Amino acid sequence: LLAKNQHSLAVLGLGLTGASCVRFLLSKGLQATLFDSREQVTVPSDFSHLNLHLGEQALTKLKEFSLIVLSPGFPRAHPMVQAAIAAGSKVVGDIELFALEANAPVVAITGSNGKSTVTSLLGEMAKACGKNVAVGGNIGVPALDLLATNIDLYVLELSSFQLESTESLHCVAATVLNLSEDHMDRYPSYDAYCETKHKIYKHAINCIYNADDALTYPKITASKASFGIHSSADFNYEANSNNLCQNDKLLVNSCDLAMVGEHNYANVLAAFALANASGLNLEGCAQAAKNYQGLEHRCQLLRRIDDVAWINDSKATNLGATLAAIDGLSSSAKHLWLIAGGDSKNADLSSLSNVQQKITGIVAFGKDKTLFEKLHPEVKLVEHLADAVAYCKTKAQAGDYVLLSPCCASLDMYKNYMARGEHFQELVGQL
Ligand code: UMA
Ligand code: ADP
Repeated sequence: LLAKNQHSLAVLGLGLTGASCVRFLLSKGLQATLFDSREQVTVPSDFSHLNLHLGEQALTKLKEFSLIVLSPGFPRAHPMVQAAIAAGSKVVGDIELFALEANAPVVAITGSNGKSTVTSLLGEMAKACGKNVAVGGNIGVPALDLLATNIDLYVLELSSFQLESTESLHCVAATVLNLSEDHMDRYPSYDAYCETKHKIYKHAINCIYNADDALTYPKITASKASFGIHSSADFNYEANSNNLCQNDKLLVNSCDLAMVGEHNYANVLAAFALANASGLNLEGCAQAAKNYQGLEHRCQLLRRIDDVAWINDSKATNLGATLAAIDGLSSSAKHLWLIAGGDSKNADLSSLSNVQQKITGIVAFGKDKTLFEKLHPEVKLVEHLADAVAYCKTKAQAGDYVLLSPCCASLDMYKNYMARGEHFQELVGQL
């Protein structure tokens, strides 16, 4: 694909991914023309010799390039990308370039929720087994920035956006952890979203699927292994003993894990299944699972004030994640106060009303706050997160939980979910 002079090259989108692609191409002696639909972009100084086209209007030139490297946040359905494809341009993403270059085994992880948790946990497991492991992808460090000659194992978190433009990724193990609606502003249907996620299995040697979620079952012939909490699975959970097992063999007891909630037991089992398929020693992995503390902004206990627990789950940017948090936490709380809202990404949130009885009240803020009005008998609409925190402070009593699990993206009010979580942490810190 990258043979010299075979293609005229364009890189579209100059965020983290775009920058990693430009650096990678330069390292191969290849120069790309850079595009971004924004009018104002800070371009790294080492790219200053490259041609740069900014703004929507400039995108009409895209079709002049035979190979376009597309950033995941830039929709493939954009008319100018489609026009380029119609004119014969090939459009690939950073993961496709990575796939062509990587020369160590790759484990790839996708799903609607739990990707970052499983990716980072598997990274810790591989480290505990003495492997030189490189962890990246959608979790933060662009995959191309991980490439090195001394890597034993790559562990990649992949989004549906990245999978859209990936065809050649061969994995030693790949998983779709679970499927529920997300990014419906980017897909014509839920089926289309699910199909995109399934691309991860395409050339995988071992497909790891969730026995509790039929939508994750691989439709291809390959070696398969399952994990599950409720259904019979190769990597399973025995609720009576709290044991996480491979068949009948104990891997770790859930009481020895720092992460709470059954969804996290599923995540740990998935990581074990992937580790097993990649040839890691499961005893080393068990030690890593016991030491693993979980990631920030995912059902993270910030503080207890007057015996009220304040929990930051800002990473819950879709309904599936919020439902998992409610399921995981409501039984320990006397009353659960849910702070939610933001950009719903056109999701249908109606099934939140099925867990009404587990929530005492919802405080909604942000662009799509009114969507919550009909989902619970007690909904308070407020302007800002600060108002939501202040309101919950007046309502919550000893034994209660206040949970920020927004069910929505943050981009209407914040730079990203981390900024939203940090703001919540700051507000709770001031109480
Ligand atoms: N851009 C345009 N027009 C658009 C959209 C984007 O020109 O319509 C340009 C932006 O102006 C910007 C660049 O493209 O210059 C941004 O590219 P990007 O949105 O693809 O973001 P990156 O900075 O490259 O970060 C991406 C992932 N972001 C998205 O997929 C939206 C990061 O995941 C990922 O960590 C990073 O690559 C490294 O692999 C973030 C994310 O929100 C965390 N992911 C989504 C999610 O998890 O739900 C999929
Ligand atoms: P992702 O990378 O897929 O967004 P994270 O591990 O960052 O996943 O978690 C995102 C959100 O999903 C958090 O709110 C977290 O509590 C929740 N979550 C984590 N694992 C699961 C799971 N297996 N099922 C449902 N929700 C989950």
